Amino acid sequence: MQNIFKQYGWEVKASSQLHQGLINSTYAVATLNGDYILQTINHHIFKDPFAIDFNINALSSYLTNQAPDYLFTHLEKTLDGKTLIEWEGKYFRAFKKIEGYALSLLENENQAYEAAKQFGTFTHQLSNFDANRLQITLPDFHNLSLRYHQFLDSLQNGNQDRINAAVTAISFLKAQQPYVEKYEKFIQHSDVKRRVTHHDTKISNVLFRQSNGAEKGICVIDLDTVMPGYFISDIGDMCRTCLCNVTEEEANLDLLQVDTNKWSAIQKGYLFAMDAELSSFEKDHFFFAGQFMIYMQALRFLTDHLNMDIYYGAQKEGQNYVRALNQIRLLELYNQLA
Ligand code: GN1
Ligand code: MG
Repeated sequence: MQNIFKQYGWEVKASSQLHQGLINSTYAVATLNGDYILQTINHHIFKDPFAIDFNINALSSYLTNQAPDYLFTHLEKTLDGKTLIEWEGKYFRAFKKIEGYALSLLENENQAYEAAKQFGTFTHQLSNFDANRLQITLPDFHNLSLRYHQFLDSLQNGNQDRINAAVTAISFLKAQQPYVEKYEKFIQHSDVKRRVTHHDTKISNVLFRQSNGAEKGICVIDLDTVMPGYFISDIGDMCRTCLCNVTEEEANLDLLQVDTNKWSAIQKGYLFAMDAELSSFEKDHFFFAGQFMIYMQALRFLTDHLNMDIYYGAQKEGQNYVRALNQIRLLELYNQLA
């Protein structure tokens, strides 16, 4: 790491790894000239780290000109002006640390409102930025039809013992296949727009701060999957991660509960920024957004479990199966809100 610190010209006082996210590795670095967040990009998943670098810099220069007060994770430059370092087969990039905290679980509706307002504001700030300028960092990332096919594929080529043990979950997910058709109809509709979309709007990707006794969302982080996309991705992942009282890691399914007030708060917070931009057809798909994302995440976790955890990895045996069962239960509870 010393080599990386040197390229940024940092005199480092302390550094430590932060355990957040399933994909990249993240470090907090305290230097004599300030605190930074340093990350290695997982290039087994993000095959083209330069595409991420391009996108964040494109948004960064647009916002610097058009909305200089908007709080954004601008990339830090090395001494020779690079924002992505390739070293020993790894890819590093850094941001100035923004004072604030992230949540892994919500405690109240206000946090859901604030998070949704931040994600809505992000897309809104970029509504005049041509989303097609962005490079595709993960092709077909939220393509539900493809995720469904990958799931069917894992039933053919995955681990047979795991398939046998998961029959109930498999038939449940197969029975929900109409979501795939609904998704196809949605994206093909002429009143549906592709906008600059975050694609990873889980609650831990918003920073919060206390301000005059109130808790305020201040900015969004983790921009690796910002690509052209549909608003159901962003609303959906908020539903997936904001409504439930436990995380996707919870194995005791009896503990899961969902909160309808938080659902309304998400809708209200997002519309604060996006009301004028969404078509009425899009607005009619708020509830579907949650079904779409929770279903897709259940498919992705189960597919990975059947494929021996090649995508997400697993710290314990069966971890992705636990996550899949958790998301299936969440989908059932979510549908009771309707
Ligand atoms: C991954 O690494 P992280 O936590 O930012 C995944 C998301 C999933 C999430 C589930 C690139 O995000 O799509 O929703 O795990 N990101 C990628 O926790 O696959
Ligand atoms: Mg992410």
